[in-house]
Amino acid sequence: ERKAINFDLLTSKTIKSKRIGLSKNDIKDSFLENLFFHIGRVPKGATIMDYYQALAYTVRDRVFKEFVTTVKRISDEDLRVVAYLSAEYLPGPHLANNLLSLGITEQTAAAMAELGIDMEELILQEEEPGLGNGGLGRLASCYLDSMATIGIPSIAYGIRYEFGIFEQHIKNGLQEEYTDKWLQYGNPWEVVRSEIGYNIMFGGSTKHVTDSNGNFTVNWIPDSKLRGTAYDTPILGYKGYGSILRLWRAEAIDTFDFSAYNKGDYYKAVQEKILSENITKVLYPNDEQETGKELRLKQQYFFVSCSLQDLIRLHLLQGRILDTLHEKFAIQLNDTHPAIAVAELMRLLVDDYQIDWDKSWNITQRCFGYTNHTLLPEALEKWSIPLFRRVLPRHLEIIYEINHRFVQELKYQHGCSDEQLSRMALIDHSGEGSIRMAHLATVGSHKVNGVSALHSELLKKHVLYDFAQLWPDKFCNVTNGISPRRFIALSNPLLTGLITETIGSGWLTDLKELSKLENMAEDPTFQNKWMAIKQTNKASLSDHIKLETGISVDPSMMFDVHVKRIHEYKRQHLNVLNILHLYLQIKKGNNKDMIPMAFIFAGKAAPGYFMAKLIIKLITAVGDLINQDTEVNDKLKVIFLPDFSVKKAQHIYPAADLSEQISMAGKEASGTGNMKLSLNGALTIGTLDGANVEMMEEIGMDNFFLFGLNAEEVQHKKQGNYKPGDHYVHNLHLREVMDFLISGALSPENPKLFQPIYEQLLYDDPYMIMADFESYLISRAKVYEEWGNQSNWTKKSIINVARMGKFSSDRSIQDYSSLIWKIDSFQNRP
Ligand code: GL4
Repeated sequence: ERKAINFDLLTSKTIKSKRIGLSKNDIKDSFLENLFFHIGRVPKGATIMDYYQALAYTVRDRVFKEFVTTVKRISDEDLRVVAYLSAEYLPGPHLANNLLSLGITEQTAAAMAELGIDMEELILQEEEPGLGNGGLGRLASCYLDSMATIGIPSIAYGIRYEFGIFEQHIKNGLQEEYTDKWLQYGNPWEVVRSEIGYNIMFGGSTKHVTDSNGNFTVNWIPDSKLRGTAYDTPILGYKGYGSILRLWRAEAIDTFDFSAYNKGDYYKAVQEKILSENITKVLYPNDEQETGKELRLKQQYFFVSCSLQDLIRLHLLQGRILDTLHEKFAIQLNDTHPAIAVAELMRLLVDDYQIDWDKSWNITQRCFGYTNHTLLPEALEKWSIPLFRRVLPRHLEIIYEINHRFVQELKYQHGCSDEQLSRMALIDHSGEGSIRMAHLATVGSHKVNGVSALHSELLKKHVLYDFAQLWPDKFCNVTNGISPRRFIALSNPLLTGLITETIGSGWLTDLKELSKLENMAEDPTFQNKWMAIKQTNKASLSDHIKLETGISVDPSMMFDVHVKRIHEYKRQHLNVLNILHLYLQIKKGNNKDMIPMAFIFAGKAAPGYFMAKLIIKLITAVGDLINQDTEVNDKLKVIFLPDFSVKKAQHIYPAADLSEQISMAGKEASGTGNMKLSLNGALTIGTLDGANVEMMEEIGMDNFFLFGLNAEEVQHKKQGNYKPGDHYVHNLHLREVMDFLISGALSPENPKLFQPIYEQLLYDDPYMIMADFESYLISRAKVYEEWGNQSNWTKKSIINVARMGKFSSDRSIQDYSSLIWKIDSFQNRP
């Protein structure tokens, strides 16, 4: 029996000023204390990294105070909690964000200044955790920020990859991948919870046994076991509540296999440890592309099992019984990466806790919600049955059982045809057979959502058509959103200052308040301030570009920004075709009223994705040609900024004039970069794809440059006999750029270099670049016209920002809470 410590001690006088006080002097004292006693340095010997770490610990203490206060409240009031399961997170650097959330940026900078330290320099020391590929991982982090801000009791689970997304270097215009080193100087933001760990089993076989009382049980006899240990990063909402990011790291259960050691085979003894730790070594660097690798399946199962075992422990700790698990937790599956959770929860309930199947299934379905993030066929996860059997033999049996019961229900309760059955089954029998993870997630959840209005409709119309027919009420939409704290308050302090000075600071937690800016859109004084800020942000990015690439960009050029993963469906090459068109026009002397433009690209390509890597080479080759040519380089610049990350993104978005959102309609589930750029005052040129549709609805046709086929027209064209070559024949401009592509001018050392792009566009064109080219050019002509009137452009820029209220991740989280989780925020509680 332990006596509980009085929680009020946390706010006692000594602790308060020493560890959690927010005044300049408190912060200074804590910083020095951390520097001496935590880092073990005297100021003379301290490096800039030591200073950064001492400050990080200083801030972390204060974040922890909020976190433990929230946890206490959840526990005291026995609140319902969201468990967010995601294989990816991209939190971005923590320090500046936590300072903002605590509201102590100014006094901390002052405290550091008194010590002769430039806080900005410390902020730059931080290596961000690149634990995701792109939009999906960043969305998870925005949601965590919003849950903590609004006060939705939450815990986010994931994988502590030792190596996150690779570092991208550009050499001779080509992408090269280097290992990420985010942990090389340690990670002051996390706390290892060595006592919170779970055993995870793999492989082997199962034994079905009936005991003397006639009770039936299944034993899984694995052939390997390892342990997952929790690493916690506290997350603080903006002037709000605490949450936690709990990441699992794989470790060997026993550090040494002593029998091998005793025989003198030391290396064999260590081998098991190494193999176990491999599971969380590295993030798979593919966005929207399945690999089918055994290690990937193990990663998914590993983190899901750790997380579910943890939820069960937390639930039982509250003195509850498992029958009520779904009352305590809403578990959200971020895409199918954690979908194995459906089978794992069934295994835990049925095998480990001996709850009968029907009751377990009821609990399972009521716990889970599933968010689909892609319609791309190649990204819909499937696991081959032989592989699955090898890794998770017991789960295969459970999935067969779920499938069997589901098929029976379809047949006998719903009278489904054999064709429907084979379309809907969890098992695809073609070839060696495979498990359709999206079907498992859909059947095992009580709600399924897409991430934009269009995407949710297409999901019901195509990928999950039969399921939507069967259970129309199961399907809903939650349009993505972004954190206004990170993507404007932190990244664009000047614009944030102007907005707050004009309409007050309420907009940071209620983004709809931005609409108050509409009144100012035509005010010349306000417009001038707005333009001046954009100019400053552009000059700053221009300095950064010079530093990173050696290329000078005049900040008075229009900054045309295309930053996101490199993928054919996102059509960076459509943008390039236009750049070549402009180049050829200048070369012909048709450049009298041409607007000087800087085209800025950034984004990583999956290391094994040939076409995406070739597109990077194409961008850099076009850049090499243009940036050095004095006949064109005062009118055009083409920049590829290497190693796109959250940190880089924060620098780029505030400097953009034009945002390229030009995916083929029907392919981009939502997009979130579109929202980040618009919130920073860029105008969008885009297709009717993903959340662009809703953005245009909000912003208005007049303030948005629309072009291209819509999703229905794309579908229709694909079903007809689309001939991309016809566009080549009929459009002179297109013909010129296509011919130029293979003329050798872009790659004298290898004239055939871009032939694969040329041929694909001309003969196949799966992403309808040829079909949309003309419309793109027409829309761009409007861009140039509008840019010609700077006051008018600025007005539109202000209107764009004023109408972005809907796209706050706070709104998305409110939608999840009311439609799916049925959880009240702290704010709405008495
Ligand atoms: C993605 C979508 O491609 C992207 O449109 C969406 O915004 C994001 C978050 O919902 O999810 N799906 C996958 S897979 N990666 C993504 O970025």
